[in-house]
Amino acid sequence: MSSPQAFDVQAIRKDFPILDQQIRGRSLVYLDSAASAQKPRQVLDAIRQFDASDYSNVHRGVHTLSQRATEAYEAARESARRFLNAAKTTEIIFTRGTTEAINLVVSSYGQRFIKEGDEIVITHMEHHSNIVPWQMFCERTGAVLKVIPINDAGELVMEEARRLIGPKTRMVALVHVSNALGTINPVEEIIELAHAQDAAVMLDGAQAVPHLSVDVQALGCDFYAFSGHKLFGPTGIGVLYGRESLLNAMPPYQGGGEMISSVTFDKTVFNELPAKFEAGTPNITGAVGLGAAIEYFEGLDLEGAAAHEHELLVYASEALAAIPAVRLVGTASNKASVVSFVIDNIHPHDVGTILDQEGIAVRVGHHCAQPVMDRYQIPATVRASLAIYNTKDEIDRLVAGIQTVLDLFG
Ligand code: 7TS
Repeated sequence: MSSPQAFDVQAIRKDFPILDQQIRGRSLVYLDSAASAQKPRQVLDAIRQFDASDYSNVHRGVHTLSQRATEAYEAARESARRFLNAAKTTEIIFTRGTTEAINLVVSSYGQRFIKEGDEIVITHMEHHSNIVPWQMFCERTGAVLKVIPINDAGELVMEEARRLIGPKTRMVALVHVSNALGTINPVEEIIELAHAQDAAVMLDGAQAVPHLSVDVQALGCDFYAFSGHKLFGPTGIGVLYGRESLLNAMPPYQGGGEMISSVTFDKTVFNELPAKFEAGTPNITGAVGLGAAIEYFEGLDLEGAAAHEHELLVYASEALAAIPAVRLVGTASNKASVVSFVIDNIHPHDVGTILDQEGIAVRVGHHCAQPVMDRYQIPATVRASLAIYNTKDEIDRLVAGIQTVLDLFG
């Protein structure tokens, strides 16, 4: 790995070819990286190079391409291990993304360790992918779902967390950084509360990994999930980190090829980790692309990147808060790069459509977090999400775009 370059946003922007284009006659302002971040040339090249030269199925062949593909796939696993500072590559399971990683834990950890009457604690700011699988599980088994509330700023009410995490709690599953509010949760404290009750902790890191440095051993969490496409990598690939002792004790999530060591009609013996949880042909090219994205990320000046993003967040929050008709949704004291807001008497979908006319990409809607919208009694928000490649000029364009919206709606 080359040593990190001092952070230079204009140099970073040159790595992302998609940013250099006109949308409706204006230069593109991409403020939707929390949905999917864009891919740098280094990732695009790695994908193309792998598919053009080394692609084949993995783990099964004696021929050279199969060996090269297997090496590339397993090298990506090692990159993911290093990225999360997991102790072993056997603790890194490739999945389709965060959603599948969570479903794997719900289904497999749930089957082995959670029964009727046991409690699962989540929070009011979860993405639907960390609500619905648990609800389905509770319906099937009679386990009980408890929800830690949030305050007006969009922070967890910690007295309630202390009350809700108790002797019946078997699992605490929560988002590390909220996609709708930007809140960075005090996960260390939650992990301590859960472990004091012998409950496991799963962190949804989908929005955390592009902004915070994550060390699963230092955190002490039992499971950690993230998606490649929010980390400048491809869609259809993600990672579940799991503590080895738990993964070994859990039943397979899906059956099929690769996850077995022997099969007869009388008995199947399952494979070792991580293959036990990777039934079928995996997203080989996706894993290679994710590995390249991780290497790209590790090559950045991460302190400089974090400082840049923080500066943008403060700049955008202050500029938007200064517009009288705008109300920010999510004002936690500890936040990552998401600015959600509503404008008096103008539906977020209208705001998003008019901003698109100005070449500005934001997300509007409930952001797969309807309980958060209910908490603030709003149907939707406009969300500008920031990444390493955004600039203050782009925030100025957003503010000017909002002024256009206000003028149009008189
Ligand atoms: N958890 C969080 C916190 C998320 O933000 C998302 C996706 C997911 C889980 C699901 O990830 P997936 O890769 O499996 O789909 N969030 C968003 C978003 O905020 N806008 O579009 C997708």
